[in-house]
Amino acid sequence: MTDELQNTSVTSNPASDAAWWTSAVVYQIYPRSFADSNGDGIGDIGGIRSHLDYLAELGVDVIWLSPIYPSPQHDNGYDIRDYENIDPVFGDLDQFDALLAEVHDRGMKLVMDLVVNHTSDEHPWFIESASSTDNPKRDWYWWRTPGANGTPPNAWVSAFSGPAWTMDATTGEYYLHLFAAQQPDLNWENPEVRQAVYAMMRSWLDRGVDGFRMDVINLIAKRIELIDGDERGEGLGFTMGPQIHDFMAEMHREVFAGREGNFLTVGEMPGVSVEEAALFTDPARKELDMVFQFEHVSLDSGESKFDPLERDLPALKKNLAKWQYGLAATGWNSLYLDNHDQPRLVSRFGNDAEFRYESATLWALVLHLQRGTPYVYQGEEIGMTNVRFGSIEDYRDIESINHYREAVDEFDRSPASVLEGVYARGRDNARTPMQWDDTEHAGFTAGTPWIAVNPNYPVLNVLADRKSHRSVFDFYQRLIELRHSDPVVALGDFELLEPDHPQLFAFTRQRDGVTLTVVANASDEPLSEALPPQLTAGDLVLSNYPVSDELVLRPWEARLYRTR
Ligand code: TEU
Ligand code: CA
Repeated sequence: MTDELQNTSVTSNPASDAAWWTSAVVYQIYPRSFADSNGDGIGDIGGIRSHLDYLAELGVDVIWLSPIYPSPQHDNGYDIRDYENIDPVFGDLDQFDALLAEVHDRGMKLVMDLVVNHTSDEHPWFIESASSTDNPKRDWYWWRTPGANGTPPNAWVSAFSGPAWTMDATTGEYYLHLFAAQQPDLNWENPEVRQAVYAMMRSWLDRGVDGFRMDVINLIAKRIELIDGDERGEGLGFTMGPQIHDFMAEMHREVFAGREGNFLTVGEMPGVSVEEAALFTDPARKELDMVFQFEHVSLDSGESKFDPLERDLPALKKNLAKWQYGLAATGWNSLYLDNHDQPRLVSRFGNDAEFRYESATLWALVLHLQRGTPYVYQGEEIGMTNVRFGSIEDYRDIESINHYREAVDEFDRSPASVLEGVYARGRDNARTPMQWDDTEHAGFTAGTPWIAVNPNYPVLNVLADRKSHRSVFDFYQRLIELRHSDPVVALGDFELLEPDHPQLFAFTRQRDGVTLTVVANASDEPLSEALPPQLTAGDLVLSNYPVSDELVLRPWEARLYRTR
């Protein structure tokens, strides 16, 4: 049997036997908000095609597209009604093939979103499953009879507020949905479900795509024994059922084994621990290349994500370092500080007012110099910020809207205080249209955008950034070049310095006698003391301030040194 698996591919890494993605950078496109080519106000494939040179110039190796399959769009495409087609709002299969060819022509790869924990309630599989209790697809989803007094079978709650069970009148039974009621969970215990998903994945690979980002993939394995009990399932029964590793290994065998090509697989895994991640990403186990973990983006959650806490720098540093150390010997990290579900990194971790350029580039340096594969979320490369819309009517995200209604209507909280939570953590912060230039609607659309553009677009846009001598884009470009050219960036050993320092984020990467040192003042104040000389030894490779021999770092100043 051939065993040419993606984990053993060797193409672009300067350090010979490492997997290609150790020196790669991924760019995430949220198609709805990237660029609109036909004036209907919604980004589409045509819009992506018209900006491929921009991405090639940035230097990224892989483009990951959030879902573009046919969908009623209750959750912006994470509710899929047909896995093998393109939603007309985004284009069609011919346009997709053209996009794929143009991406490949530029030496980049294209990774699709794979959303198979759940389908849309409009997917034919669910329509069949719901039609009667003895339909052959009944068991493809999680159906349960009502509890006593007709209540849901257990107390699990949906990620988008309210119970995780909805009663379907046709058969008088409840179905499980860990997200919206329009997103019923597939039953992965059923081998027919698994085979149907694997066949669909193979058809995309046959079409030429280069891998998958797998939505909430650790949620496909649930602890069924809890479903009949009354124990609250969150953190217990939702995720990481005992079968999860078998499912991942089976998927790998059925979909990727024996195929030519350099694929990428990244599993999104809320709640995953570093010990589990090491298993998922151990090349010898042939499960996944890397996972998205959530610990570092959960540290500032209070009672819920909408009740945020202040940033705690030592806690953040130690958490990121824990993942660096935990996956040093086996496994691999994915590196991200934002995406389409998270607030903008410069608003969350930096200062998006007085020090927008400095703090955006500081976090870029800190992230891209870690060991792992960095992900850049659209707009991050120009330092796009969070938004504060005047009213909940201006928001589009089902999570924020449901949370607002529940908090205001059921828990009597003041609309203003609930909006503050949405300003800080709502997903629409990341979903306002990409800001290309200073023309109306930021050059995103000639029509009316589906969600308003951030009002700061006249000064914050691609054109303005690229003209500036303090260009965030240029800084990302340098970081991406460094990952391509320097094996120490790709593979060097990581060591966190000064873990308890409240302002300084400092670490080293070491390999073959070379040391890279990152020193970064993650605060609005100058560093409280001079840096010790060993932290500034060697050549200054990159900095976000004019070069200086000063040993006291200025606000949000970040430097990279190299010594041999
Ligand atoms: O997200 C899963 C997830 O756990 C979160 O990041 C999610 O946004 C949660 O509500 C945060 O509070 C994935 C997708 O990335 C997200 O866009 C989808 O809405 C979700 O799965 C359901 O498919
Ligand atoms: Ca469009």
